[in-house]
Amino acid sequence: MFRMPRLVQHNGPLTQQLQLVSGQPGLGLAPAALHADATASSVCGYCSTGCSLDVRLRGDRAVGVTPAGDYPVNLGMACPKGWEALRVLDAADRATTPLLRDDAGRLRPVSWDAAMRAFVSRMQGIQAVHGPHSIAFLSTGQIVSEEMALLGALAKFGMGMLHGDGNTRQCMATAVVAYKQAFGFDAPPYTYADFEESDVIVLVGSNLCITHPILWQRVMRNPHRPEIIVIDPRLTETAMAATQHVPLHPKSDLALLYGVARELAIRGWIDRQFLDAHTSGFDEFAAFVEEFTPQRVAAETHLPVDAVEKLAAVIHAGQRVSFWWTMGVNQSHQAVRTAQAIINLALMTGNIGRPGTGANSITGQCNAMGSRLFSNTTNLLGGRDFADAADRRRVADVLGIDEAAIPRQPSWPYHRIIEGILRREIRGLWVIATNPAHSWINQNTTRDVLQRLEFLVVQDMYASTETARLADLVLPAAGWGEKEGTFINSERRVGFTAKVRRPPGDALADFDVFRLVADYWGCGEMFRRWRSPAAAFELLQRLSEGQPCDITGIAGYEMLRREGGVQWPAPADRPRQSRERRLFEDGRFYHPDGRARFLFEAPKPLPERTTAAYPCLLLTGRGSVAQWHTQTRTAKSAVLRKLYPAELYVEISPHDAAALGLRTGDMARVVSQRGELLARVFATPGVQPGQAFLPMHYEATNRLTDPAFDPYSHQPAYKSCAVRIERAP
Ligand SMILES: Nc1nc2c(c(=O)[nH]1)N[C@H]1C(S)=C(S)[C@@H](COP(=O)(O)OP(=O)(O)OC[C@H]3O[C@@H](n4cnc5c(=O)[nH]c(N)nc54)[C@H](O)[C@@H]3O)O[C@H]1N2
Ligand SMILES: Nc1nc2c(c(=O)[nH]1)N[C@H]1C(S)=C(S)[C@@H](COP(=O)(O)OP(=O)(O)OC[C@H]3O[C@@H](n4cnc5c(=O)[nH]c(N)nc54)[C@H](O)[C@@H]3O)O[C@H]1N2
Ligand code: SF4
Ligand SMILES: [Mo]
Repeated sequence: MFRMPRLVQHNGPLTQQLQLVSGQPGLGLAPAALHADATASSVCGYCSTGCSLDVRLRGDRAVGVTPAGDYPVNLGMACPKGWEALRVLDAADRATTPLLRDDAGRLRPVSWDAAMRAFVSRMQGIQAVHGPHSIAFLSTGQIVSEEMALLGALAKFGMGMLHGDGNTRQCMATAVVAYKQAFGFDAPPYTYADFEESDVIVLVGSNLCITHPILWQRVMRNPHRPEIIVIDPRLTETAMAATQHVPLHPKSDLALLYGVARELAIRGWIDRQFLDAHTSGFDEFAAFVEEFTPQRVAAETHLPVDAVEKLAAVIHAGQRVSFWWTMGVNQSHQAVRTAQAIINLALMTGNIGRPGTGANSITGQCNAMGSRLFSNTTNLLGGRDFADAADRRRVADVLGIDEAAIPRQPSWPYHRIIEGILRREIRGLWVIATNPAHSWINQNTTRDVLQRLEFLVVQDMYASTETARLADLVLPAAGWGEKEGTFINSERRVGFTAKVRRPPGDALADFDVFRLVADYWGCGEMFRRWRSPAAAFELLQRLSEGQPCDITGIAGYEMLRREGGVQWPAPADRPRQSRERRLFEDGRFYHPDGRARFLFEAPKPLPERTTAAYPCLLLTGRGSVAQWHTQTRTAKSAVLRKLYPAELYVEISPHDAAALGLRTGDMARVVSQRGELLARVFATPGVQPGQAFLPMHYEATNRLTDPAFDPYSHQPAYKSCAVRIERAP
């Protein structure tokens, strides 16, 4: 199967050959950089808000960052991570050359040629013995859409893989399934202006102030003195800033939301006209929620009996009510139905398709939305369906490939891939821009599982990540600012991210790594249309044609730069009316009958309940505005490091602290059935008695978490497990 790749037949150093791959002259900087003291606008590479940053260039050096003043998303603002975006790129642990594990078990620098030969011979060797599906990939919501799509196409159409999933499974899978089932397509309906236009804003399981601080700034610009309701077991930064905090018992959201629906239905606080014209299943839903009396809801949520009535009254009083949710919903054992319980409230009150309304999932990573449409994992490229012959034909046609190369089924989800490694069904794994040895649920088995692989390839900016340290081969990747392409933000805005500096050493843009792999694999010809990120963007546009996410109307990167990004849908045949757009203004949803569906199910008990031995419910999540996930990037900024505690800390209530004889600053042992860790105690009334909170940014946190999953989205339920806390010896 292996044949001599086209590239290495060229003369001259590899970097010169790679210019041919990327199609960019001289692997150089954007044209703007050629002029002294120019500025390049670039969408930030951390969160899904999608702020645009102006990068100041002196000669060919990027010297500073300021938030773009005229970009419709951030309006001149950025959070500390954005301000420090350049500073993390020069860290000493950047991967600057491929590293291959030698016979003595040490990672040694090798050339790209040696790295690619090892990659191909090991992966093809595994496939030759165990079949094409014995290798898989895990990718990310943090590379540009052009790269995601090339990876997905290469792995599945070129390399014969069937299984490949992304860290978006940990993050957005729930919203994807909830929307698809309810609306007929994965379509968050809002535009950020809705934050400013609502008179009631309901945030469920979202700590917007630290996780999407610029979106919180949009809330602060709202001139309607909005009622801001935060539904979260913890008194978070966001809950403190809200007008009402609803501190429900963890994972009792479903009962609460059904109780509110019942109250609205009983009082007739519904939009009958909208329900009749645009939805189906409301009457069944109304009958189903009848049993969620205020008494039952109070028992399950540990809230006062009048909580339901108060919430319903505020929602009814609002003219423009928007509902927003994030990981407090998506990461639970009944996540999809909880998200749909939120969607149901918006539908029954007619709060959708108008300014300031919506059932709005806020995304996490800078390009989680891109991965939902273009990663070729759960969906076929362009939000299409692997099982649909017409979709397969369309994709084959756009890419100029044989339709038979396209699998007819989607990938296994992430946890099934991990299980597949354990069962020896998967023996080779390619990990791109994610750090599962820190972020995946239940680390004790995860690391063990990763070590069982015959060949683990990690493609990352840093050679020091927990996962890279386990790798057999590390491929050094360029990061944000070192390559170009597009991200899609939370409000469906396609934005451009620019190349403003050279990657260090021999690190390459993921796009170029994928092209190189294709050539060495022997399938380079199949990807001839993917000449450059810009050419790939044109393919993505054609793949989106006729889909709800149609972006054929975008006139290239230049238009994205000029217009401050463009939200989908942006079809070529319909001229754009305005800079902001929301979905469902005509009340038509994407199901064939045009109607949105009510979906519901009885609440189930927690997968892991507290016991006498493990009496405390552990929640996990984001700890501060300055920390990003597994900290590979943000820990490299001296400024950001000043903004959060260096050591892992556990938040518990002052009541529990006193009962355990612990004070803030003491060392505690936190133990679950799966593992234990040491953490500094932080006693805070923000956490309820019987509960604890650990930030996810420290390596140890996921030693404790319980591998339970939503049955429809297969998203991990990171936000509850039973633990015991005790004084550390
Ligand atoms: N600074 C910073 N910002 C980030 C990130 C980061 O790492 N750092 N990551 C980005 C990404 S990828 C994501 S996905 C988002 C996540 O953004 P968020 O979802 O806002 O962040 P989390 O802290 O994970 O979870 C939100 C809240 O859910 C609450 N919660 C836990 N259990 C329940 C429950 O049963 N019911 C309810 N109603 N709430 C519950 C937690 O107490 C927590 O306050 O943030 C993005 N932004
Ligand atoms: N306990 C607990 N665990 C959680 C969560 C939780 O709330 N609680 N949240 C979950 C959620 S929502 C998420 S999104 C995940 C995030 O989990 P991960 O994806 O594992 O976390 P990151 O640290 O963002 O990892 C991204 C990796 O990509 C690398 N990288 C960045 N840019 C590039 C690039 O351009 N190219 C390449 N090749 N590499 C790049 C970074 O150096 C880093 O190693 O964590 C999940 N884990
Ligand atoms: S809010 Fe998000 S997109 Fe904006 S600067 Fe901060 S991390 Fe970047
Ligand atoms: Mo996420």
